[in-house]
Amino acid sequence: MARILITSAIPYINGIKHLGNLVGSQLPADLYARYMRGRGHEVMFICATDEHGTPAELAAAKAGKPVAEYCAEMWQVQDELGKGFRLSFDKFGRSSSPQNRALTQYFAGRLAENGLIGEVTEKQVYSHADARFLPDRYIEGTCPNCGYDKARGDQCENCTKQLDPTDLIEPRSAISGSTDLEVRETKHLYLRQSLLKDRLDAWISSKTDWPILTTSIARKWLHDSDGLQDRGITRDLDWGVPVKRGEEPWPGMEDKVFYVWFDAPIEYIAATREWADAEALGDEAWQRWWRNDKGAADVRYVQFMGKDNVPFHTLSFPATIIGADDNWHLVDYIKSFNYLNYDGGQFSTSQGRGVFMDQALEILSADYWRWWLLSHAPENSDSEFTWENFQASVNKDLADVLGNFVSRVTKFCRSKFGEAVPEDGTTGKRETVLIGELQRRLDAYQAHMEAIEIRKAAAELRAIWAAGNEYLQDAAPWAVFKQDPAQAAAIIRLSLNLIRLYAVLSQPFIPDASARLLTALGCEEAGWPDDIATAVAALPAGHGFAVPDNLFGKITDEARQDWQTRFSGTRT
Ligand code: B3M
Ligand code: ZN
Repeated sequence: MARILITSAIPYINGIKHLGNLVGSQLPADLYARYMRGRGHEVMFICATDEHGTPAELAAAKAGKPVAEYCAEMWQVQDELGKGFRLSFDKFGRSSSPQNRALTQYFAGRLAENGLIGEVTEKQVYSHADARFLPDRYIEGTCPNCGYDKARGDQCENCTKQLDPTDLIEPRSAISGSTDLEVRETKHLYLRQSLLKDRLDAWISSKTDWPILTTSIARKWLHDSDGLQDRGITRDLDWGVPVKRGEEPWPGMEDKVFYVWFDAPIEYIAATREWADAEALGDEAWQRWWRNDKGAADVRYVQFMGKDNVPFHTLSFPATIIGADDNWHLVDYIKSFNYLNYDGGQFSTSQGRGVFMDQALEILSADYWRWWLLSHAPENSDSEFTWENFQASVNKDLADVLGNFVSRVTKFCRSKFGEAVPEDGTTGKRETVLIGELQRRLDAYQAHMEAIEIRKAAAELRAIWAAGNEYLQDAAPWAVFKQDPAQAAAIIRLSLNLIRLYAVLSQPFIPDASARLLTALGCEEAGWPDDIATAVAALPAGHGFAVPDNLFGKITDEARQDWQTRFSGTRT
């Protein structure tokens, strides 16, 4: 039994995530966690909300709520939606937790002790009306290059020119509109990542089995133009982890907080600690997942994220971990994803374009979405959600192949032999061939799951379902029954066992359907098969079952068109 630590990138608190976000981190991480648990490994699966930063503050202001209250409410919403999609986190934490505050301050202190924090004085725009420093993108004004009057302090959207806030003509606060702005000096802490460049480079180079998407992004940031830049890790905001050096005050940093991207990955550790604290388990319980001197040396740590998050996880967070030089366990494997597009364009949170997690669950339950999203995961390139493709895949794979198999086998058995596994007859060559094929496919399925090749794993699972259907079609127990009921009984006995096998193997993808099948078959405790020959003899003659309700409904053209229209605009 291995120990596997799995983290999903932690979603920002402001707003409900769309299906593109879901398939880029939380959902594939859940697939892997479920599979590894299914194989009997010890798994710790962590996610959380990412609650700091200006977007959270502004979203709270827009909602007319204190930011802490807003975050608490939105955490609840995201937690519920995660449960709706059957995301099986061991802990869904919060980056605003006291545990994350303490750990973030601890890491900053360690980095400072190790000479990896620099102090830099910068000029920054202060807004009197808002009583705060403004991040670059919250300053608007007229572009000196093209005259566009809504250019942002970091870039002009119209002509794409990169800007400094001081370049803007008639600058104003994007928050209040006030022009009462002043350039002030302010001191910030920088993480001196450049000092760790060689170690990071050597570490990335040693990861020869990582997805190209992950290593190519890391390499680009390590080697492009000026190489690895030092990063500012503090901000002039109220909301965030207060800057401290361990437990000590940090002179000159009293009114500042850590930058959200500094504390967010530390929340992976902190959420594990939140879990241990909630269960009153003590420090060893979380440290054995994270500290090599406390038992984590044999943990395999796997991260899941969208490609835009890769630089932070291949460089900045490892710089924190390596720089702390205190036995923290570095990530062992990073699975990253391209983007899922929506119907000829992009999913967009800011524009409300696409299908969002709450809306998805209003129209169909989790398994439909899980199956489509995972079997079309944007692994090797961007992929696209279209309603036609969704309808076709769901109807074919889930309803025609898996659902139909279950329905035909259980109903036929009930009508001819009753609701128990029939006893008579023996199997022959056809069954031997089937078992051989299923064994090869099971081996391939497992190999793809181990390698986190999600589309390939889905294709293999689909083929495993289809093999049962083809077998049933060929063996035709309904015809055989007339001449040789014992032979038909043997076919059905095997087929009922296939349903049990399918329920077990499908659990990582479609956990609800899987649970319903196992309940119907009266075998909730079914474990992962050692081999197919044994697995298809697991349900003995006489074992009772119930015909399950229709497993998957088909998506009609009408419903599809209806949803297509409903989700064609933007969400307000
Ligand atoms: N919240 C960005 C995102 O949701 C960011 C990830 C943090 S992972 C530590 O895509
Ligand atoms: Zn411009």
